[in-house]
Amino acid sequence: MWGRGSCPWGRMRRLLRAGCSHLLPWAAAQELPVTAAVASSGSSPAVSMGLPRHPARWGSSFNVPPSAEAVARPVGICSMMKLPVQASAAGLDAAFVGVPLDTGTSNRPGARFGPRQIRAESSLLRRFNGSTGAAPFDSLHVADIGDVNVNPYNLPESCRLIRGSYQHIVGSGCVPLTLGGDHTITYPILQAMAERHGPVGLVHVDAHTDTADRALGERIYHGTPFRRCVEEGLLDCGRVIQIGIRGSSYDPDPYKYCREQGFRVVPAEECWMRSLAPLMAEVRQQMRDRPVYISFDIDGLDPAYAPGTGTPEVAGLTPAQALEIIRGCRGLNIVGCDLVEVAPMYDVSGNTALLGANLLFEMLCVLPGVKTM
Ligand SMILES: [Mn+2]
Repeated sequence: MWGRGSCPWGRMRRLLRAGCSHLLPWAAAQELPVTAAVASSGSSPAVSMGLPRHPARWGSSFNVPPSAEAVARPVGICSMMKLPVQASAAGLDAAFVGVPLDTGTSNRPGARFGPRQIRAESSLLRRFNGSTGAAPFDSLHVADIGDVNVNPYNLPESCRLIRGSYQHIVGSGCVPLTLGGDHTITYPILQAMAERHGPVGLVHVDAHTDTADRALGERIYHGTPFRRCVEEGLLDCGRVIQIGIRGSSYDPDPYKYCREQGFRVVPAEECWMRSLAPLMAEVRQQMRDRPVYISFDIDGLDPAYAPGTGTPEVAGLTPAQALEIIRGCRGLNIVGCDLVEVAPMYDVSGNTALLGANLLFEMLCVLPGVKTM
């Protein structure tokens, strides 16, 4: 550690340029080494000594993920992008929220651990999107508002709990970015969305249409959310697109139901070895300026890239195509997003959750009101 008189001013100047100016006078006043000051007064979930002493603003009037130049990546409580954790969505423009539920899965369980692993991998994410120029943390008030306290022993009750939580979130004018959880959760989320916005358009990336009617007599599981949404009038069916659909089927005409509702189904075969930018230009026309929800099932991606999921199907989308889809949603009236079905234990590399974290960041970057540099 540094004694007085050997304080590393070059590093302090770098911190100043990194937007940490409010920390340094405090550090000087406390006669503490910069490292200790940062560790004990930085971004609230990044503190190592308990309660935050300063808001996580880093020279901004917004919440900002701490720079790894100032706070080591493994330091801090594990929130999404190490953002501050808030108890509610009050005052936020957008919020990350976890829904750790997987009792709706039909094959491999484990998506209940998705939110935690996505948060863990998200510590690598940084403040700006250098590819698109998006500066979400200079545009919106964002925080992590924790998880919905779901009941894994009771799926219908969990849906009621999720709906209630999202009624509060959207009721405060906040756009939720959800860390799933299996795809069942999108059904109660869309109930809350439609209460606020009316029937919404849907950009749905998935290997499966998730429009089954029932299994073993049950109407609620991760294969049925969008049929339930249609039945309840939650979707503006002429503005629904499903991308990446594939896999074997029990039905010789597996997309019949979707087509009958007016959905546009884009099978994975139509995406292979192509840019999806032209498709997204059509999607922007289709969605117009009306409310749109993005529901991204990680199994839309090829299991070579995202093996950590419960119902993998071969020959799926690439990560670059996933970015084209999400970046192609820029300009739409996006009212909410989710990233579901990350089941981390089937991927020892962590890549599936890392992809999930990046896709959620990309979704944040295309929300209405996000400025570009
Ligand atoms: Mn799905």
